[in-house]
Amino acid sequence: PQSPVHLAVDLGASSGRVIAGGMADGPSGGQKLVIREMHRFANHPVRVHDSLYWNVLSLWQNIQDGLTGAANEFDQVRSVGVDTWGVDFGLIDRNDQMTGPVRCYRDPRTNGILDKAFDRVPREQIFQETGLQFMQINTLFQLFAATEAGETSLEAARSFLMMGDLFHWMLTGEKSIEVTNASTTQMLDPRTKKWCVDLLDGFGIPHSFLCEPTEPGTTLGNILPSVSNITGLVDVPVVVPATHDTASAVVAVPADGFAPQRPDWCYISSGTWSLMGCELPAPKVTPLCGELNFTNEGGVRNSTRLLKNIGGLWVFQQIRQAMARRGHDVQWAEMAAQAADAKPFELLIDPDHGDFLAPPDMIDAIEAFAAKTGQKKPESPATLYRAALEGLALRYRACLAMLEQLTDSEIKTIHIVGGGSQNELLCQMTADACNRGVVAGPAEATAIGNVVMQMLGTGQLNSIEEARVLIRDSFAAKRFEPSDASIWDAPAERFNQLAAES
Ligand code: ADP
Ligand code: LRH
Repeated sequence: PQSPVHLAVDLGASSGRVIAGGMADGPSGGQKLVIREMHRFANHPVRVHDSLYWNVLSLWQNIQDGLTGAANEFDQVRSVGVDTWGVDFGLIDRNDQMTGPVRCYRDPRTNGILDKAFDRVPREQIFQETGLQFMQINTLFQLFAATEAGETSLEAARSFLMMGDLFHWMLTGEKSIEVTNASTTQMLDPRTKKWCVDLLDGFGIPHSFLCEPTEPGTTLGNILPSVSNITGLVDVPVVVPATHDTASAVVAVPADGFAPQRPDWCYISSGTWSLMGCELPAPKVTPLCGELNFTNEGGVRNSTRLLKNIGGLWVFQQIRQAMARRGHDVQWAEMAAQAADAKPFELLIDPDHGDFLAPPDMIDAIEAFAAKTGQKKPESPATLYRAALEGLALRYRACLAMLEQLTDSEIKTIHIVGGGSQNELLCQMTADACNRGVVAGPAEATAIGNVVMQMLGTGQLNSIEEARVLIRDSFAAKRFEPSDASIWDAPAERFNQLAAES
């Protein structure tokens, strides 16, 4: 890109990156949006005894390294913004210090918490107030567990910040809570965007440390002199993007229009998690939505992301790690190639099964699952790779039917964005299993969505529709047409039964 650029810090649950985005002359005239990766780094939870934490200081170090690289490269940086995964948070005490390390949402302290929570406040009431899919990882349940355990960090807390807000605070000294990530907490009313304080009282969770949510596009303040000294970036404002990575990714879906009443497309934001859903003008907090366990997360410009959290490529990632532990270093492309050659439907696994949330070893967990569900022990790594991908495609198929029912619409196109859009086998499986056309890309949708929200905030762009036209013109997408859809029918039936039983 040509200066001035916007810097998107995009932190996913498997990796983080600092990306510079801005305009450049296209090859055949006209201006395009161009991104350039300044820094990429791994991100993994760190175990201490039984607990799981994020390495926040390492992330902060890497963010600063990325910003330093950008300061060296570009004459002018117009703004910076951070997006991250949802539900996790940091706490700040009365002396403006972090109260301790940040827990990872896979930390086991929330195991079994949902039943305990429903004894306190009925499930229906929680759904009615928050409109969110029930998952033990949600902030509400993390805070409930912390309250019940008498965690001292909670007692010392004066400010609560979601992950993006935490890094914005490190950058500027300003404390804020951005609304799209706040919407993942299960503590916010999706209609009014107000905190559900009565609900929090019901759980005995403190709430004086919550501030009013901020809209994406807001200018928070300039980066602090201490950060300028390290990075070389001077007088650069933080312009808050949609700090929830999924919300940023949805902004960058190269579709037509914005938040239609009756959508004919849906998205899958494909990374560690798969977030599959529609962008709608308003929340749907209906009994059917509760029954199907969908979520009404907040999108930009007051839109709603009606979606389902699906266990995503986490299983695939963790199989890779388990292979490495066994002395085999396999790359994504190799795993996909072996999966393509493996026999279809040898093993069915449900990516959302609790056994796969945080097992010490994913291959052991899958073998145990196969035994438990009366399936054959997987004979080769290729069977494992294929099962992880087929399990996702089968979940997408079920989810698509639910989405059409919920939105009373016919979905013609599935947009897959995020790192997983580079897995062509998974894209083709999705097209086949769902019997719909798939448009794959951009792979860096989250960072691109982060950049365009900063461009909207600083007046370089005027609307989401305009941003999407620009994105479509600037980044190539790949189409996958369905073929052999019917071979998925019988496995889908077996899969749905297995998911219901386990
Ligand atoms: P997150 O933001 O959750 O960390 P990403 O959007 O970065 O996730 O996606 C990471 C996933 O994308 C990886 O787990 C991997 O399965 C997939 N992926 C990344 N690069 C490739 C590639 N070159 N080919 C196929 N799959 C890839
Ligand atoms: C995806 C994501 C998802 C959350 C999960 C914790 O990265 O933000 O939307 O539910 O992480």
